[in-house]
Amino acid sequence: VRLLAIAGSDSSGRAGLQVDLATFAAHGAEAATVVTAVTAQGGGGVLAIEVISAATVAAQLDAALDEGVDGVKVGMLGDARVVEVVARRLAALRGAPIVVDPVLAASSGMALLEDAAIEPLRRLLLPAATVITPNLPELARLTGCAVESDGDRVAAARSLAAGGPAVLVKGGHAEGALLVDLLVHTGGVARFEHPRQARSARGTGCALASALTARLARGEALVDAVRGAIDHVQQRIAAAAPR
Ligand code: PXL
Repeated sequence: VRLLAIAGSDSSGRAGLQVDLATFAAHGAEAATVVTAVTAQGGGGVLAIEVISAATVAAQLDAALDEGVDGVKVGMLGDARVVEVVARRLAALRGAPIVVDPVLAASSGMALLEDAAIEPLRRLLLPAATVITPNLPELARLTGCAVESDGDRVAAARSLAAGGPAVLVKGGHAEGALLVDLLVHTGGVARFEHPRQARSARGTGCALASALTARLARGEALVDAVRGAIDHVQQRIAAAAPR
């Protein structure tokens, strides 16, 4: 299958487009790319960010979509103009699954999407998604809802999706010995539990969304694709250095 990653470059190679490409390759998929931003990252966190112009993003999108893609993963978008151009192209895409990781900030806390882009992200891009993959801080920020209990998280996911896309609520930012991810979809709520590993890795959200895109593009059913993508990330974390 041929997949498209729409994402920012992380110069460290530990997140963003670089992880998307490695994940697609691990799933035997071909990759087209749309670079939305270039970031410089190192031990000190995010050192510099340059968002690519909407015109250059649009040209990359048109080039990739003209050839045809079987699945699309969306990560860092940077600003409102990029959100708008990506949303407009993807709303017209038919037949290919679209996984949107609503990247708002880096693990260090540095903003990767400007505040003014949150409203267009919700209104224009999220409705075009097949699956949205927020972590808990993103779910809280995008909905204004509490995300303490499982019930809170399901309600917040339903308000984010408004009956359209499935929402995979990633539980990695919560506390506790058990890591719980919740898939809220039209068929109900699926729960995925893993013991929390005493390790942390960057780029887990990018790897999860990319693995999910690859599996959906191969025709796997939603719940199976999510389970497989989570297992892939669990293995990636197990291979990371202990915390
Ligand atoms: O993990 C979110 C993310 C996405 N894209 C880029 C990033 C990060 C986190 O640092 O740098 C480019």
